[in-house]
Amino acid sequence: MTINVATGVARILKQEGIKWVSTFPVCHVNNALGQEGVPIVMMRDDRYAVALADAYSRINAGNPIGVCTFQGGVNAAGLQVAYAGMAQAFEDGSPVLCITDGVPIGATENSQFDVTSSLKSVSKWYGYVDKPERLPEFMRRAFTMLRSGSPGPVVLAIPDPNGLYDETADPYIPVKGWKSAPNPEDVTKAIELLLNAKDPLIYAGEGVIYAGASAELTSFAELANAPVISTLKAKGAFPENHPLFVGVRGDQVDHYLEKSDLILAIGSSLSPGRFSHGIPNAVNKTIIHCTVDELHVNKSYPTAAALIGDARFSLQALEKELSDKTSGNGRAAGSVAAEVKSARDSAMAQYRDVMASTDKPINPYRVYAGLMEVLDPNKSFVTHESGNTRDQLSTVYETLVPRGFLGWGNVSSLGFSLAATIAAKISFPEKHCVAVTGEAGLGYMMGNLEVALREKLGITVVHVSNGGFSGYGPGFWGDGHDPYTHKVLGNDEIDMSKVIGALGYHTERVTEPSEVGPALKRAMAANDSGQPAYIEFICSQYPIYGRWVGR
Ligand SMILES: Cc1ncc(C[n+]2csc(CCOP(=O)(O)OP(=O)(O)O)c2C)c(N)n1
Ligand SMILES: [Mg+2]
Repeated sequence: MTINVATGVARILKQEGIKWVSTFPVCHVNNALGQEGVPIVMMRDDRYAVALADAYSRINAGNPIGVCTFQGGVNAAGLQVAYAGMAQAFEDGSPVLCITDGVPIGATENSQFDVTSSLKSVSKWYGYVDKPERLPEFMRRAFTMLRSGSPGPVVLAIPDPNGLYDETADPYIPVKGWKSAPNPEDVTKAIELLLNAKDPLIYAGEGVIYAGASAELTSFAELANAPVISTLKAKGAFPENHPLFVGVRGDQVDHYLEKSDLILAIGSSLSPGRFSHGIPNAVNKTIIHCTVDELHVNKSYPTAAALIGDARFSLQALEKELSDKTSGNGRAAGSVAAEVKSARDSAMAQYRDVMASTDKPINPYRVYAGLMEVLDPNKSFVTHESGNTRDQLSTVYETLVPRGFLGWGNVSSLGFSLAATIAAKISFPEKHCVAVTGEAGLGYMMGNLEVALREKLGITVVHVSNGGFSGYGPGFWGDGHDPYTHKVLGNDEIDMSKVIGALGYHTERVTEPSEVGPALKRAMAANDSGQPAYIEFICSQYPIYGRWVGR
């Protein structure tokens, strides 16, 4: 049967299990999506159209894939704004499918902005559908890239949505995606090194979550009897109440990174200098790097052994080899767990104190303690913003299941948390989903707050309202810059709970520490009836949190 390209895109997306597409107007495939019964989630700007689909892919580890559309072609206004979202997805390795209008044949060179080179610079693969009948080929390749190898965004540019082709000539078959296991010789070598090490440390990255390998990570860590740290993006990959869990950041993490003589990294790119740890004294340590992407091996640090492959297959192979070499006993238990506990207890003491603080303005850690009290860690989703909320929550928020907390941002672009929380609520309607933000993140969110209201998504935005961009307060840049670098109208001048309340959110402004928990409970009750909530906690600026080592 002869159909047009836009209809073909919609039908193939349905075959690939795509249930909805996020958008900001207008991309020329959108009408066909409607006609073919693929619902659209309308965002309020193009960056958020990308961010929602990006977050959906992250939260579901690419199963299903998030898909978005935005305006492109010669009038690429949408694309120019969406670019920020794509750059973020590319930076963080998120397998999101972006569909945009391609520059039509005959119209190239009509714009200053170079659509092709811009899209290539922020994608794992860019496909330009230059002939209608090639659509199935391009869609097959797109889903192959999205479901295999190192995750990253894929873009399809459609220059001629009305072009016709015969749907039956090259019938579309959904793409499975392929994974590979590491070379057995490399596994043997890695276990040899591990058995010779005195103080090995497991460094878990987000690849563990994409591979669905949390159970394998736990059983391997137990057999290896090795402490585990998680990256920001992998927070929750390893259960944080486990006796071998050290942390994401904090003095105890510094201690283990310093002390270890062997680091076994799994599912991480090991790229220091962003929101991650470097490896101190790396030349004096043995580094085993298990990654799906050879691009990262021997990148920042000399790699003693590399396992190239899927994190789950790698962990299974490592566990089997370790078990074989130790007659099933693993590494001797010694006092590893007791040492982890004492390192954690002493590093966390200062935070446990402020989590119970009765100070006014409220200490932000009191708000995080309230979240941990009110939310069921198995039935909730929490994410941070750029700024103190990232640094503080990743230091103290206890996460028990993958994506019970979404850590994001190799570079963290403000405003992503609202998109992430909406994506989480769409993914898990039964969970309580919370974004924790400062005033900067909130500024980015404002237009998109309407989306949760319209879609009746009961999410909560928790605002740690501290009157400014506190990370950039006095002293950050040296003398002489205050107030110009960080002050905005404070909570004594604008009552955001009134502003957002007028939109239709359940809102509260909380000044009493004792009201933190009760206010959060009322927000969750509103969420349960489908009403989004915004709670403004009047907080102090308290820029204290675990550092990143060796940056
Ligand atoms: C898109 C973008 N631009 C700039 C930055 C740099 N940046 C990081 S945090 C921050 C301000 C955070 O202030 P606020 O939201 O009030 O949080 P606080 O640290 O006060 O809790 C800025 C400007 C960024 N992360 N993302
Ligand atoms: Mg602030």
